[in-house]
Amino acid sequence: MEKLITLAYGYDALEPVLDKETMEIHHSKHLNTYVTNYNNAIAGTELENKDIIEVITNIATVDESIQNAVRNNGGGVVNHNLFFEQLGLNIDFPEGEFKDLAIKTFGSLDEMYTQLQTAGATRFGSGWSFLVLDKGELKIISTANQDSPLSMGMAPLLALDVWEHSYYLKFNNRRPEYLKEIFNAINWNVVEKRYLENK
Ligand code: MN3
Repeated sequence: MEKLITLAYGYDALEPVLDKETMEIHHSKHLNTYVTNYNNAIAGTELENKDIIEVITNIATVDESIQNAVRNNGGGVVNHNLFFEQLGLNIDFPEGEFKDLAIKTFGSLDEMYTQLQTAGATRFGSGWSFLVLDKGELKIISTANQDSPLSMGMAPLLALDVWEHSYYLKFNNRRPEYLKEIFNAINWNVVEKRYLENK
């Protein structure tokens, strides 16, 4: 069973990039609903005692009667935990192996940001833009709904939520603007840590 994660910062800590009301609703309502619905979906099954990362990684083996509910709600929990845990205001990109690989892969950090923005801006409907580690290579992908890169054998390093609920109160329909500003609120130390744990 899953619990709603506690944030290491206040709902207003990321202003003016992400506003307090959006952060509060996103965490206490949207994420909380995914947690509740995931727990309801797995109640009384063997998945109750399994790590959610393992469950989503092996989604194809989940019983068909609950597979969609687990993919959507369990994916919602995993993706949002990545999202909320990687946020922080005005944090410099740490020097080292991860930064070197990002520059080698994309040409520059700005180009990596641009590709993440494009992947999110062109995602039709709801979904996510991800920086992932795929067999040692950094890649940018986009997924629909709450689908997780874990289910595709990739390790998610950075997760950008492009569902309207993540930006609409402040940015209205301007998803590209949200995807530009959010790079002022990424804690790259957390992203680097995920890289080092998965390389
Ligand atoms: Mn969301």
